[in-house]
Amino acid sequence: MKWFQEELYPGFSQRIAVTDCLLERQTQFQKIQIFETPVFGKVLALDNAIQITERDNHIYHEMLVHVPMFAHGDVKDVLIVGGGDGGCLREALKHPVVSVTMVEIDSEVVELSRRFFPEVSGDAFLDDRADILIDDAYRYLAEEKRRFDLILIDSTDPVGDAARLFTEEFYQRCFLRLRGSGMIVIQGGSPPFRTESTEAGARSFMSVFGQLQDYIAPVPSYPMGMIALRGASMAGDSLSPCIATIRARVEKQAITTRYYEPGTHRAAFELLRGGRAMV
Ligand code: AG3
Repeated sequence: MKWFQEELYPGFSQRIAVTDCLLERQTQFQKIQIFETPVFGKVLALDNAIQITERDNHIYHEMLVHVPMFAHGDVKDVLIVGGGDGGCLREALKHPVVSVTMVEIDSEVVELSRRFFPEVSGDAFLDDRADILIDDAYRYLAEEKRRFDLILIDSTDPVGDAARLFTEEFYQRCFLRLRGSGMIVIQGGSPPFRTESTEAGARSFMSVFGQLQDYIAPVPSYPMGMIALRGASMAGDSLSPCIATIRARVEKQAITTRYYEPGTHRAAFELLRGGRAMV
């Protein structure tokens, strides 16, 4: 039996049986692996860290996108940093938004995801409201003059080049591109163990946004089966408004989701509070 093994810390790893290696290649930015597994279906890993699986990517994408969308209630312009597989794009486009701009550094992630995971993005890349830029978001944000209602950081973990996306300088650039009622959500690491890097990430986010609205998404294929998501609102609004408000907004839009609903939205915030690590 072949296994894909992901090591999160020395002394802790998680492994998944692999039935077929579909692709392995080193791009200019990272190592891409796509393989078939009996438990999760097709899997995409970047630099040995699982990013999406056929079976559970919807949980991550729905919780990253719909939580701030419904908390805000009137998002028109969205910026996605990373997100090359198109999963966030697809969820964002389920809302009556005006534009979704996606800035992904690695064109090969977009091309290979479209080829091997067509169901993750669906028709999102063809949507008139979608603007796909192959660019370094760190640089892009320094030059872009537009403002957004919602910025989603759908990045890899803070290792190597992506570490720049967890710095105070980067959050500062995001801050300047958000409208007064704008919101931001980042992928906040997996799992919510207290480490040097998660503490540093929390500090830099806090120093720019003055708040840590953290919540949890249960994603079985990620280390320890979960991922922390971290949000902030420019106006100091809660990303988890009362359930009646969420319900009213969800009912009005009638979008199709498989995991997200008002109950999972609210519950996610009860599991992890204000940057406090679980362990
Ligand atoms: N981006 C966040 C994945 C983090 C996974 N971490 C790990 N396996 N250690 C996912 C991108 C999906 N659009």
